[in-house]
Amino acid sequence: FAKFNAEDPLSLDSLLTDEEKAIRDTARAFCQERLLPRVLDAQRTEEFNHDLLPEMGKLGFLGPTIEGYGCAGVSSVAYGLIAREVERVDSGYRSTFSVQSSLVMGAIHDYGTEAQKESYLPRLAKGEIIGCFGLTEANHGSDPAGMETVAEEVDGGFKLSGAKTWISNAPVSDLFVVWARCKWDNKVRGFLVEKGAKGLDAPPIKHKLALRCSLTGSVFLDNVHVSHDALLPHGKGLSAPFGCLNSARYGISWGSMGALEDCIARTQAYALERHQFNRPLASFQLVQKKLVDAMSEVALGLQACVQVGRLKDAGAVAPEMISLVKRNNCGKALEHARRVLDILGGNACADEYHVGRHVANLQVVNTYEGTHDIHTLILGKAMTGHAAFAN
Ligand code: TGC
Ligand code: FAD
Repeated sequence: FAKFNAEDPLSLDSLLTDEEKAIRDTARAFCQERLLPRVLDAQRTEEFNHDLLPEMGKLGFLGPTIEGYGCAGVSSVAYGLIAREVERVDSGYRSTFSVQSSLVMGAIHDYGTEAQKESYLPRLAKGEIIGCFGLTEANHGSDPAGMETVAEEVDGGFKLSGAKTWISNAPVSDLFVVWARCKWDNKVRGFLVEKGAKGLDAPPIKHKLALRCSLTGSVFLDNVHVSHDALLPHGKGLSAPFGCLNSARYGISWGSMGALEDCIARTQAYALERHQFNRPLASFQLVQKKLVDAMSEVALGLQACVQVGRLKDAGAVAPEMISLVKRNNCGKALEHARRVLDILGGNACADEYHVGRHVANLQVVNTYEGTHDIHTLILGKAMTGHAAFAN
């Protein structure tokens, strides 16, 4: 028999190429050496880390699956391994990374013109400029089809009017991917709006209970004029933003496992060290059950991530498969991070123990990019043929 390794219970390693393992090791070293030492301060102050994206850019982590335009062109599994390492430190850092890579670079790569790709992708890949993705509105979160932001054709281009909310990176963004319903044919399309455009404002949403290491803002568009070049011409209808969400949701399914792995490692170490009733906590059956349940979910969740990643690269993935891993991994990460938090007793309350921060973050991770329940309904429709969310 092989020797069992509780840190890699089902031998994820054996499914990775040498290049993927090297990328994972580089990402782990960067995240532990450069991000972990700064995370508590960022959590306490809500200050954005302006070095984050340029440092990731230097390592080739941004938009890593894109070929050309200064991007690394690696596999979807490698992208997931990066997301996992970043979120092992904090979901907010992973959010900044996901939005830049999947939602902004992905939108330009998939729906942009050659000129838009050449103009923006290399700078986004280096982290020289920061992007955000505005889909959600105050009255339309789970149902973006109802969006009220509109685009109309005017002399020399388009005029955008409306408001987005809960938009990651918005307050520090140089480039805004804004989704709007076009008045001329009632279809949703994406527009690239640059910081400084007249009528554009992106104030921060302060005092968040979670994702405090990532900046979130509103985006107000008060008759913002953009030129014809701002339109992403190759994406029409809601399938365009949902196409970007497929990649981001896939990355989150890896990232959430990284956050849970950190919770397990920290509470396992604590349980071995801390004694009550003259024995280590780790020797009590109830404590062992919490750790084993969490470890089992990580092992299964990561296997599913690899499978979906391989199918994605082979062009054989269905969006429902992504809903399945996003829903399951985020739900399990939240549930089991919450359970192992109990092992810390009163110290669960202290931010230096990190696990409480992960639990708060995972509540958001289970909500954005489609809530757990919305992914249930997507899968419910696939199983029954009935769309429970439709009128
Ligand atoms: P429905 O009629 O089902 O679909 C409309 C059109 O879209 C197509 N489609 C997809 N295409 C590609 N990939 C997918 N996953 C797709 N899902 C749907 C569909 O085929 C159709 O195409 P066509 O050509 O027939 O028009 O649309 P619906 O309005 O009934 O949608 C229902 C529902 C609930 C599934 C959908 O609205 C949904 O997914 N809601 C969740 C909203 C969401 O995920 N928002 C995320 C905002 S961005 C964000 O949270 C970023 S956080 C980032 C971070 O910080 O990490
Ligand atoms: P609602 O849609 O109002 O849902 C509320 C509750 O009702 C949920 O539990 C939901 O599951 C449930 N519900 C809704 N409809 C149904 C139904 N038909 N059947 C059963 N239950 C239902 N958005 C962006 O566009 N870009 C971003 O960068 C971004 N970043 C974010 C960062 C943070 C920190 C947060 C908190 C959110 C972010 N979002 C972003 C928004 C996020 O995608 C939305 O919050 C999410 O899609 C849910 O929408 P909502 O908040 O309007 O909730």
